[in-house]
Amino acid sequence: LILVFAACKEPKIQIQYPHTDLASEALIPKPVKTIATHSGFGLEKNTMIYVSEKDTQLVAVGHFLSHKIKDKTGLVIPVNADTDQSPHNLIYIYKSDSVNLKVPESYQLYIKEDSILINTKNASGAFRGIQTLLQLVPEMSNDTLTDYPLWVVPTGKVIDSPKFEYRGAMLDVARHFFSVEEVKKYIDLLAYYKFNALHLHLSDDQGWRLEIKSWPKLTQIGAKTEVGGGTGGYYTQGDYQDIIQYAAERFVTIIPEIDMPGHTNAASVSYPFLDGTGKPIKPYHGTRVGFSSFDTRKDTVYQFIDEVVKEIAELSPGPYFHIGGDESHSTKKSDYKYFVNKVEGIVQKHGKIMVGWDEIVDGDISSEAIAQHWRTESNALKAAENGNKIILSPAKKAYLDMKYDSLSKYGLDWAGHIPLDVAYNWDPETYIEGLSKENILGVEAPLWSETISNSAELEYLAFPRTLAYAELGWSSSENCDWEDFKIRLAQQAIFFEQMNVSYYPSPLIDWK
Ligand code: TNX
Repeated sequence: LILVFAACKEPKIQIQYPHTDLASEALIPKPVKTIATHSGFGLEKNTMIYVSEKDTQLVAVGHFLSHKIKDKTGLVIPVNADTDQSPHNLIYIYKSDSVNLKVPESYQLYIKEDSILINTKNASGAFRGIQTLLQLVPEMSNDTLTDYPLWVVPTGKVIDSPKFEYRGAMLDVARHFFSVEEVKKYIDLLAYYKFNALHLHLSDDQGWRLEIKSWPKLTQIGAKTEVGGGTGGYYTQGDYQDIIQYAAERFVTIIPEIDMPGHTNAASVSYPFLDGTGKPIKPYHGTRVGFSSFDTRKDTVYQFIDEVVKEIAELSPGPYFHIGGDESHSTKKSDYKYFVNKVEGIVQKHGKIMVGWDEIVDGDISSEAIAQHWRTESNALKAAENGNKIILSPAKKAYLDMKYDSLSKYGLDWAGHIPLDVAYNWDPETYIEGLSKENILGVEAPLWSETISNSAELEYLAFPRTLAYAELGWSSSENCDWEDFKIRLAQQAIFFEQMNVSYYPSPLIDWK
């Protein structure tokens, strides 16, 4: 470390950087604290990245930064290069045990004229920190300060940590199937805004989307349908691992959901013994909910669930398994309770924590389970009383599948319209009276796919609204300000265009 910084101190050509203002940069989510020193750091052809320890995860973050800098600027920046050449304008990722970095994912970014230092406790903090840095790298180089191009990064300090430990998005790949490439593109965009979880809704009445080796008909039969009569699709276990790996490289955890005991028509079409309604079972392409149910009193049904959960749990490194549990209108109340209780036991046996939509509080759930609030506030309060943590996804505020307004090309409107200001202007910490910050694990924005079937349609509903949820999940309530957000959001248009994001140009924003 000392050598590296000594090298930096060698006399260099003095560059007259333009006046900059780190504090007014268009960062989303807004960091806890930003202090500007009004000069510049020149990212250029001789810049190098160094990582303080041979920690493989941390080194991987260094390489991730290098790749993204190349995509944006064309510069090829080496990581931990073994060179005698005195490094210019070093970017240093430093693992520190400072007490100020106690909260997981926190980081400090010190940008000076001749060096950038990212201080973190672990690789996840480094990863969040480099997103901030990437957002600060301008689109255009300055070609007049020297005889080679410089990308001028504003100098100063960023001190940052997340408000909530869980900042998620959900994608329904069951109503319509989305390819591995489409899911990866979404993950990449979410990671840029510091999301750390992607919940995949892998099964519903209209389709089963993940290969299960012990129950092959789930995909041989159950994956062949989707809303509107299309051909569906599914992820092989290899595809699923590929998604998990891609997400993990971005410090995003995949949360698998198998929705039950309702929303199970595709499973029952594949294996009719699972059905508990006694009605004829046919493939379903419509958008009604609440008509299917597993038979909650059959041992073979639990054997099935045990094997499905086992295979998925073994593939999924994250701590959670989502059992759905919503809208089980064709399951008797007593059966529902019995079912949720049994399934939590199975989830725990396979080493995972159960997550479920807020109805699961009607089951006899343990206090470690997580309830995902979407509609019924009393369920959220009941969960809190039972000691459960809550993920907030109130449909009226956070459902990405709600239309922006009556003119929206895609989306539903059963929970109302959600224009960008409605998406942004609520405070998760005070949203439900009686629910305090301690009860809340975080925020998640679900995207149901009845009306969308490809990346362009997904992006129309998800962007720019996911950026509102990114900020509500990460930034302190005091730092959430609509007028300020609007200005920062307008400046994301260049990024969206570069990433080929088919965003909805909300008329509330004065796009550049
Ligand atoms: C309700 S939200 C559902 C989904 C639908 C969605 C459409 C929830 C837990 N269940 O089955 O796709 O509304 O907005």
